[in-house]
Amino acid sequence: MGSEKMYTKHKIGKKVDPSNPDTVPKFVDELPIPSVAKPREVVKGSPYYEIAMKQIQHQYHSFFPLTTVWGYDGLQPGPTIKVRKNEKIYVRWKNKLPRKHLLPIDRTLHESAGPPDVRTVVHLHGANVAWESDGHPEAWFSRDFAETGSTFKRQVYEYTNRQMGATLWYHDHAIGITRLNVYAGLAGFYLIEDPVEKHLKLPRGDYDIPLMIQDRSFRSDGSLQYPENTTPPAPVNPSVQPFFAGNTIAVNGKIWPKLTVEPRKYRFRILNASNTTAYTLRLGDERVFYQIATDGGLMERPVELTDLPLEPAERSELIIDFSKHKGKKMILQNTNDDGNMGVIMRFDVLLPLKGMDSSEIPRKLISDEEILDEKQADKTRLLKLDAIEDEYKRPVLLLDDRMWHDPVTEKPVIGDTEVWKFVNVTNFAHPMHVHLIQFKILHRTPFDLERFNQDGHIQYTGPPIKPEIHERGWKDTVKAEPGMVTSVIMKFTENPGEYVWHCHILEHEDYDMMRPMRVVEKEKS
Ligand SMILES: [Cu+2]
Repeated sequence: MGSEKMYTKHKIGKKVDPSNPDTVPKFVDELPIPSVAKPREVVKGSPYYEIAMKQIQHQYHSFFPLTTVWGYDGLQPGPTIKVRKNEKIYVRWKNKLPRKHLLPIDRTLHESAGPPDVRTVVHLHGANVAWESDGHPEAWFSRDFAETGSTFKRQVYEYTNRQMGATLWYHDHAIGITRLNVYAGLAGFYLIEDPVEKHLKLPRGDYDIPLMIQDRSFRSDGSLQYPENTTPPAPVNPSVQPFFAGNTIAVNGKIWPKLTVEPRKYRFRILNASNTTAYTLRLGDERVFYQIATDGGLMERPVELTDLPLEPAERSELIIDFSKHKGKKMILQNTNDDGNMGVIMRFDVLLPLKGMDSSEIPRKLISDEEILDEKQADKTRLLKLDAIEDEYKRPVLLLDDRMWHDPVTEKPVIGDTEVWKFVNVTNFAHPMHVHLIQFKILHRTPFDLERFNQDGHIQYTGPPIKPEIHERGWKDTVKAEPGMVTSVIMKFTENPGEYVWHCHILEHEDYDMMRPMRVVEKEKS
């Protein structure tokens, strides 16, 4: 009874209603740092982890009642997996979730009527990985592997980590319900450390902090709120949404937290793990920060920024130097919104300096690398981002006019360099993600959308525009702008098998903006 009062009233006596963000005080909770997963044993010379998905009670805010969520190892976010480049690990992902789903399931979506409601599969986003360990959407498994999907191959996943050091993340990818499983809480960080980073003197240890940003909505009782139907309501209930917009922001599982920092440099690994919402990050008073990495790892050199857009699934690593801001409180803002959603968290520069800050913002991060040249591409694919209406007049988002279950059309050959051109004929941006691979953005070129809708001809209306300065590194997710042809280039080097490419707006991915991709060996002549 006493404790109930504690969370429903905060110190200025205003009643806190989790369903009304105006009543929720900001910067109450200290930012949690996700714990680091520990291997259970060594198997065949490599660390072996077991991580179980569980339903747990989570405290999103000190003044909220507890919220029922799903978490890897029962944590929100899941435990951070830390590995070294080229060092293999094994993970047995276990489903220990209850039989009943936390959130409303639309049974009209593909595969949502037959298999168990609670099915999971873990995708390591950004990883170069054999397909059997990639977390294919139909490789799902129910509790204790009692039932499994059509492409399920193994219980223990193998990650070789043959790629650059990078901030990756793992999350659920089960067919038809990815949006619900991720919103329920199934997401965590996976950090690949590259030994060459040691020479760079980047902020390390306690000064290297991952930030997972997610929008969330709650009911008054503190339970997670996810819409059951569209507005206006579709004739089927529950119904998939064309998008989801939460009304609060969680960072590492706390709503509008604060982080008390020392007056020195910090490295932040920032991930937008929201279903639909994109953010543009800015520090109070437009203070500058330095971006050092994109999705796939370090950039050639740091980029000085005041604003950083982040689409769903994109990662960006920043160095923020608090040394000149001793005693200040700096809000990390989202300039895409001017209300509650315009605030992400706060940095309070109130801790004394523990020791001299010997970290640096290096002038150069990685040496010049192989340049992927558009003229040398073995194959160029023109891929349309489009929408139709279903029998209930709901939008169905499509890739190249095909549904998920249509036969595979993208079959890259190992050894080939491919250019993919995303032709966005819808009126909003889609963050396009290709599994298995890191690519470079070539350019975005505006085209005449009206003409295209008449005769299907792409008439460019301007010159190609170079990627933004914060996008000029290795990427696995790219913002495909409306009315633009967004071109990316990538080289397929290993791992033949069954992968997918899709929009990372999870409401789109589930219906039906996801397609299979089959990577094939070169035919021997
Ligand atoms: Cu989309």
